[in-house]
Amino acid sequence: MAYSQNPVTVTITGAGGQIGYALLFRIASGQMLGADVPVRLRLLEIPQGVKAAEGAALELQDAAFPLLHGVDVTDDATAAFDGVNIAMLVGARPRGPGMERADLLAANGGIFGPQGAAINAGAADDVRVVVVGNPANTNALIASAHAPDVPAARFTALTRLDHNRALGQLSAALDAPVGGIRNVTIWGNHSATQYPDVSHATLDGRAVPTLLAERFGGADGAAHWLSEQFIPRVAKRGAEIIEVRGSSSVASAASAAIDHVRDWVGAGSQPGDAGWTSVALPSDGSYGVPEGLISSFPVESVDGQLRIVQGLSIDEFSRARIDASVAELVSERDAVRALGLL
Ligand code: NAX
Repeated sequence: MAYSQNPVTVTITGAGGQIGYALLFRIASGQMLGADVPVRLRLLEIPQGVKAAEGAALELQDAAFPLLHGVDVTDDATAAFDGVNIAMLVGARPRGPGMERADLLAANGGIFGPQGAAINAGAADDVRVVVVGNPANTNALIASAHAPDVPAARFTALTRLDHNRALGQLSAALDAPVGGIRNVTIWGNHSATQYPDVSHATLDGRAVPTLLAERFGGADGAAHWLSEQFIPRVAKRGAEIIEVRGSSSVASAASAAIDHVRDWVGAGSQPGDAGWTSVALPSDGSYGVPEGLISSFPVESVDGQLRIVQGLSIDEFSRARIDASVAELVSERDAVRALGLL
């Protein structure tokens, strides 16, 4: 599936924020949808963020991207999502001091419910949605619930950053470039409970668990590294970045969002070349994840449609971790249901 020569409308919410700023120029340069696909950008902000988005729009003009066929800045969701092909929902309400989970979910329900409704009302038939703003999985669930006319499978949440972080850690541990690593999976929620799974991963065709055992002095050493180093480091990498950088992940998050959409629309390498990646999408019941929950899975894109990779063996270690993250998603879903947001 590839886009034709008509401009593709991409709406970015929170476009005046940090990730928005890192996203816009890469999209406009053709790195997300392809070097020959013209784009129209719609930047949605809240009134306080409109000036920052307008400033970014001025800079987009100054960058003179040949593929960029227009930029609109608005604080009106209906206008922002009218005719949208790709919706990247980045703006969200961060957790403030003393804010309980229910307050956070309710505040974000107030954003993602209306945005879902605006997508339902005006989006193009082929609309694809990726939610970046946290709590991303549950925000995607809320948006989808407010868009009954859009197939639920078009609503996804970003776990590609976690996936890419896992690739980066494996690459460092095995002293090998990222490009040879295939079939890592992030399961579950984009949160500290996520499970980065390397049990099916390969490096240049060799099983990663075998390579880790060689590197860490046997299977026990590899298991220790995975549970004490790799898994917590990937799952808590966002906090590590904040501690070291003094500010949250921005360029890497934008890069992952670009990867997510590029692979979904088939603007990157062909399926099969690169193995699978990780996407949070509505469960069809695969791997015991309750149907409808937006959970991260091993996913391939075939002809522009995301498919959960089937038939992978799940050992006891993996099962317990997948179940723990899925339990957190269930409790988030139940909480937003109790708040009347679904
Ligand atoms: P910023 O605070 O820099 O930007 C957010 C922007 O969203 C602000 O300009 C704000 O005015 C705008 N906004 C708020 N409510 C809005 C609404 N209702 N409509 C439109 N715009 C709205 O945050 P930034 O660093 O860009 O991060 C954005 C989101 O990404 C946060 O929720 C963050 O937690 C989340 N992240 C998600 C990641 C993932 O992998 N899924 C990783 C990176 C990041 O932490």
